[in-house]
This record gives sequence, structure tokens and C-alpha cells, in this order.
Amino acid sequence: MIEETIISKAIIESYLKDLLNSVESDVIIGGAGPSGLCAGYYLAKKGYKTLLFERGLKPGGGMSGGGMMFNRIVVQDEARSMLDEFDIRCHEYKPGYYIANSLEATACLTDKALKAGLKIFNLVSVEDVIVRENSVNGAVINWSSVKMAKLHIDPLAFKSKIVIDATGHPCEITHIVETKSGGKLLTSSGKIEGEKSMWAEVAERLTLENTKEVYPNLYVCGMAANAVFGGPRMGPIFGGMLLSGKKLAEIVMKKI
Ligand code: 48H
Repeated sequence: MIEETIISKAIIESYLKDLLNSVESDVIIGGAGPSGLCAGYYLAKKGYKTLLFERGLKPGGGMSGGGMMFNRIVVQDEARSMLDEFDIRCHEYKPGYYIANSLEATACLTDKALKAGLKIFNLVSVEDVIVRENSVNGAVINWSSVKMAKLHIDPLAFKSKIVIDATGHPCEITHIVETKSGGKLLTSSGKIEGEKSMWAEVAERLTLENTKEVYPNLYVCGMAANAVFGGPRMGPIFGGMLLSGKKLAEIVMKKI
């Protein structure tokens, strides 16, 4: 016999247990694109209590769609070993250029991150941060559907030692901090420098250089790092995104 109310209770109890246990954590990541998933994987694997809030229904961000909806991604030599670490199959197309299925890559990153202990809350958006004096102290979250329905519903606040902006091109969390701090970011102008047009080689290098703290306790990785510090875009090559998430996890581990 199958009882519907038991199914409901199982889902509600299990989810709420995770949510309640997440009100205080080491690290909160906004955005489940490749860089956010990688950062979360490495942090959770080392035992840091790490949460990830993703606005959309599914993790993967811009990776699932590959290049112009052709569901393939390219990864360069430098990040080849990360494909192996995540069990993402690939083949060498030309020397130094590896091609992988973008759906497999997304699924493998998500699977490994979850199994490493990363708590992913999908359909939830980071809409603000908690501040103390001049540093970030956590994230302010709400159901993504609240904004979509244009409802006026107050959010909830989750504390963490570090917040990571992995929201990709729009670098949403940094935008909020830029506006509300009156332009006091750790960039040369104190403001978001803005993403530049495509130059894949330079962009891949700068993604790593730009992976760093942008405001006390707020860090950027992936495409958000280039948008914030003024690097170019790179198109559907994803080595920089994977390496950026890994690098940021290492930086954050040293800090906390
Ligand atoms: C919660 C949010 C919020 C919010 C957005 O864009 P992404 O895939 O991010 P990255 O940086 O890991 O990867 C970038 C890559 O996909 C890409 O776009 C490349 C390589 N472009 C090159 C080019 O030339 O165009 O994922 C960001 C995720 C998405 O899933 C959003 O839904 C989510 O963040 N998100 N989640 N709260 N406020 N804003």
C-alpha cells in the first residue's frame, strides 16, 4: 500500500532538515555553473560546510548548452586532468583541445559535488548579502519564483564566513555589493570593470588571475571574475571555469 501523506512528509522533513542545518555555514556559493560547482566540490570534499544556491531548476549554468546549443564543450590541456577527476569522458580533437559532451560534463560535476557533501538548493536566488561593518557575512535568499511572480515577499538570511559570487556574466552578487557599498570593491576603480569582447586565450588566463576576493569575505570565480575585473569572454572553452573554481576553493580554504 502506498500512502500519499508519507511521501509528502518524507520530502518536507528531509528538505527542511537540510535547510535548517544550513542557516550557518562556512561558505555560501551563488550560482551552479561549472565554476561554482567546482568550487563547491573541492570545499565540501575537504569537509568545509558549503551551500550552493542556484536560481534555476537545474545545475550547469551556461555549460549545458555547449556552443550555440551544440551540446559539446572544449577543454584545453591545462584542465584535462580535471575531466578525469570528475569522470567526464573526452577525446583529443586536435593537440591540446579536448572535446566532451556538455550534458555529461554537467551531470558529472553535479554528481561529484553532491556526493562530496555540497548542499545544493536549486530554485533559490541570492538577492542580497548580510554585512557586518565593512565585510560580507552571509547571503540573503528567496525563492526564484517570488521575483518571477513580482511578489513582495521578504527573504531569509543565511550566515557564512565566505560568500562566493559564481553567478557568471551578470556577476549579480558583486553588483549588489557594489551598489550598496557605494563602489568600494577591490578593483582598480572600486566598481565593476565590465566584461570585454572575446579573446579566448587571454580570457582563459585572466579568469584565473581574476579569481580572488572582491570585497572583504566576498570572492568571485568563473565568468563573474572576468566581468568584475574587466577580462574578456572566451566562448565555449571551459578549462578556465573548472580551474577557477578549483583555485578559489584553495584560496578560501587558506582564509578560513
Ligand atoms: C542564484 C544565480 C544568481 C543569483 C545567477 O553562467 P554560469 O555557467 O557561470 P560560470 O562562471 O561558472 O560559467 C560561465 C560559463 O557557463 C560561460 O558562460 C562561458 C564560458 N561563457 C563564455 C562566453 O564567451 O560567453 O552559471 C551561473 C549560474 C546560473 O546557473 C544562474 O542561474 C545562476 O548562476 N545565478 N543563482 N542567485 N542571484 N544569478
